Amino acid sequence: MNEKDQEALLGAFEARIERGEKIEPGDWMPEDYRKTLIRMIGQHAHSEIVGQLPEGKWIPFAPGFRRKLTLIAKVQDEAGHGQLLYRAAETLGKSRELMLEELLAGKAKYANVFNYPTPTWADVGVIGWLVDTAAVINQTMLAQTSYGPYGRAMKRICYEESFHIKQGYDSVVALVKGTPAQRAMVQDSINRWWYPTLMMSGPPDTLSTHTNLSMRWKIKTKTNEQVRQEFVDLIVPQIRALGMEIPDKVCQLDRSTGHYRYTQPDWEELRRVVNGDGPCNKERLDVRRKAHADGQWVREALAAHASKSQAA
Ligand code: FAQ
Repeated sequence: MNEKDQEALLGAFEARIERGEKIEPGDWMPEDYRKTLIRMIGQHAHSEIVGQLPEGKWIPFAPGFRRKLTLIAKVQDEAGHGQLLYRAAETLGKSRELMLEELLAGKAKYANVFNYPTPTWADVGVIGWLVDTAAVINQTMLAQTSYGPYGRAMKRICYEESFHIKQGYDSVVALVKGTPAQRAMVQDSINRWWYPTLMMSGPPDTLSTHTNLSMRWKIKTKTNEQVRQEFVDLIVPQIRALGMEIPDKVCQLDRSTGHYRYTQPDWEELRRVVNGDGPCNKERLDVRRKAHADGQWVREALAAHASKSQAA
């Protein structure tokens, strides 16, 4: 195809985006649009899959039958989200097998938060409350994305993630109403999760490499900083309403802007953690590799069944 035809296709594509139309798998799209979406959706899928582990480790120790059932359901939901997202990425031409291979080889990124430890039961509630709130704010924005399959997957996922916030909040409220030791456990957990959760929305706009292009093609409709500010504005009053503190003295409402001020996280820490050097990266990937190896016989059985059905 010559340069003029390429330009005409790009112009028509951008006009569709401008009109708010959704791009579907068979449609023409610029290579960078395809690559950006494969990268983002793939990383998102990995995040859901690895994201099962920090909370999943608490399933055997959940206090009581009701909490255990709810936690099992939440962790299973995250597995389902991962499957839905791998499927959405596959519509862009990259196979699930290749994405998983990259994850297990330590070559793929996934959300920074899942590389931190969960030493107490309060962490399960705080992840559901804080981390899922940050995820839902971002994903509600992504439900408006210009790529049809991703946006539709987001709608379903946000619905379930909103329920996860409720389970996390309910668990935190039970602890906050409990003994001084239980309240202290919640405060300690908030202190540890505050900055990693702020980092979830991505680096500030000055350090973000992909935001400009993603905004131009409405892959993202808000910048990382806009998303983070929405999270801070929503969560700070909730934390304080429970009598808990934000581990940041700067975090006060700025009446002139109507937004809460906050101290920026350590962006060098984000860089290290997402590139493999966080407190639990090795442990998380080891668990995933073992799960993948343990599931080999299932994949083989399915492949044998598929080839038998084809032959019949
Ligand atoms: N963690 O130029 P930008 C969940 C990477 S799901 C890891 O700003 P972009 C459910 C970024 O990929 C949570 N990596 O990039 C759940 C890029 O790397 P690359 C996951 C990060 O794409 C809850 C580089 O840094 N959600 O929580 C992070 O425009 C509870 C430069 O960054 C999604 O994945 C980070 N925090 O914006 C499950 C949503 N931040 O590829 C269990 C979809 C940045 O150049 C329990 N993704 N990076 O090597 C997004 O919205 C975006 O990709 C951002 C980053 C906002 C993460």
